[in-house]
Amino acid sequence: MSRLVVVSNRVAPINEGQASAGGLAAGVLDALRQKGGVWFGWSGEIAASTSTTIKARQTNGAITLCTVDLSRRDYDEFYRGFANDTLWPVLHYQTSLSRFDWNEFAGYRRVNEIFARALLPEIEPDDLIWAHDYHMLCLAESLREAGCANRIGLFVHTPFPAPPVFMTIPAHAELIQAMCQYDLIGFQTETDREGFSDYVLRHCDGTRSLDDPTGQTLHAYSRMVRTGVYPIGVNVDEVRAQASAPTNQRNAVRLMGDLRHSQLILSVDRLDYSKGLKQRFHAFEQFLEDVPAARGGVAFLQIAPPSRGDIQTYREIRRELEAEAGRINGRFAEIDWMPLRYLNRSFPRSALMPLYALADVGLVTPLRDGMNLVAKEYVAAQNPEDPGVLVLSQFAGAACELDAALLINPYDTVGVAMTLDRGLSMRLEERQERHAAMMAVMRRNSLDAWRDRFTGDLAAARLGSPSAGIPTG
Ligand code: ADQ
Repeated sequence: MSRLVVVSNRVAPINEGQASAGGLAAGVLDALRQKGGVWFGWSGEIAASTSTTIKARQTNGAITLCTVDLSRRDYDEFYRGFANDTLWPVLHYQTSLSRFDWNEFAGYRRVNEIFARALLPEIEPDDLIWAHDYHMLCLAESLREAGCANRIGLFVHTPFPAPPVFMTIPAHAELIQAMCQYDLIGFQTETDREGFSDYVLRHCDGTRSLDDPTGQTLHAYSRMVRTGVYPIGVNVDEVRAQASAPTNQRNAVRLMGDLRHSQLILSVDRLDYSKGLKQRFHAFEQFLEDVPAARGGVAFLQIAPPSRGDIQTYREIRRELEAEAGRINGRFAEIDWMPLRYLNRSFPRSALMPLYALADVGLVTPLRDGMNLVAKEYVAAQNPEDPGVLVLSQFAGAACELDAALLINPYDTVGVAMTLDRGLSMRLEERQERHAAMMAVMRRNSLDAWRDRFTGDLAAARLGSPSAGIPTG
C-alpha cells in the first residue's frame, strides 16, 4: 500500500490525542495513521536562514513529522507577503485588499522550491504526495523540476474565484501553469472547481480530456490534471460526544448561569476580514433596533481569537471590531443586560463544543469561505431533540450542502436581522426537520469520506506528463 506524504504550511502536533486536534488536522492525522507516512511543513520558527534540509524530525507510530525553519526574509515574502497579502484576499474575492510585489512572488516560489528539495530525500517511489492549500500552489512544479515522478495532489481549502478575479494577480499565468503540474486538484465546491477549470480552458489553450467522461480532467501545458469536488466534513459523532460530555461543561454552565433565561446567538471565527464580523455586528445592532422585544432577552457571544496579527489589515479589523462592540454595548446595554460579548481569545475544542450546543442560533456569516467548519460543527453539536438554528451565509462553501439552514446574504443587514428574529422564534418541529436534513448530508460527506475520496482518486489518477516517464508508483 502507498504511504502518504502530506505537505502543508503548518503541521499539527502528532502526540496530541485526536480529539483535541482541529477538524482538518484530525482528518489528515487519521489518514496518516491508516496509511503510514510523513507530514512535512514549516516549524513556525524564524531562524537566521531557511533550512534547505529537514531541521527537526519526530516519529510517533507510523507517522513522521518533518519540519524546516524559515528565514525572516522568506517568512516576510512567502508567508506574510504573497500568501497572505496577495493570494488570500484575491481567493476570497477581496481584490481591493490585495497588494502585489514581484519580489514577494519570487520569495513564494523560492520557499516552494526549498520545501520540494528538503522533502525529496524522504519520498519513496510509491508514495502519494498530498499538498494542502494556497501556500503550496507551486510545490508540484518544484518537485517535478527536482525529478519527482510520484502522484501529487493538491486540496484547495479556500474558495477559487472566477478568472477575472484571479487575473488581478499579475502572476496569474505563472500560478496556473504551476498548478497544472499536479495530477489531481481538489476543491470544496463546484463553483471553485469551475473557477480553475474556466481559466485553464479559456486562457491557456487547455482542453478537456476525451478519456474522462465527466469532463473534469484537463489537458494543458502538455500535462493532464484531474480536478474534483471534495467538500471537507466533520466527524459528527465525535463533535456531539464532545458537546455533551459532562467533563467539558464548565464554561457552558458558567455562561448559562450568567445568561439566566436569555436566548443565545453564538459566532466563532478566526479574526479575519473574510469572515464578515463587522457586517455581522451591524446586523445584530439592526436586530436590536428592529425587534425591541429582544432587548434584555437575547445575548450575542462572538468568540474570535486574533490571527495573522503582524499583517496590517488584520490589525485594523481588530481595532474596528473592538470599537464597534463598545459602541453597540454603549447604545443598548442595561444595568443587568449586556447585548454583545466579544471574546478575543481561543478555546480548546472540548470547551467550545458545549457552547455550540447551548446556542439557540449559530450565526455564521462569512463574506466568502472555502467551506466553514464552524457551521458544520455547530449543527453536529446540537441535541437532536431540541436543536438550535443555523443562520448561514450563502457565500460559505458549506451552504452548497447545508441548504436546510436559514441562508442569508451577509451584506444585507436588514435581511440578516430579520432572519435572526425568525431563527430565535422557530418552532421545535421545524428546527428538528432542518437539523435532521443537515445531519443526513453531513453523515454522507463526513471527514472520513473527504479523506478517502481524495486519496482514492489520487491513487487512481493517471500520471500527468507523458514526458515525465512512468515511475514506479
Ligand atoms: P479557517 O478559515 O481557519 O479554515 P474554519 O473552517 O471556519 O476556518 O475553522 C477551522 C477550525 O478552527 C474549526 O474546527 C473551528 O472549530 C476552529 N476555530 C475557529 N475559531 C475558533 C476559536 N475562536 N477558538 C477555537 N477554535 C476555533 C480554512 C478555510 C475554510 C475551510 C477550512 C477547512 O478558510 O473555509 O472550511 O480551511 O478546509
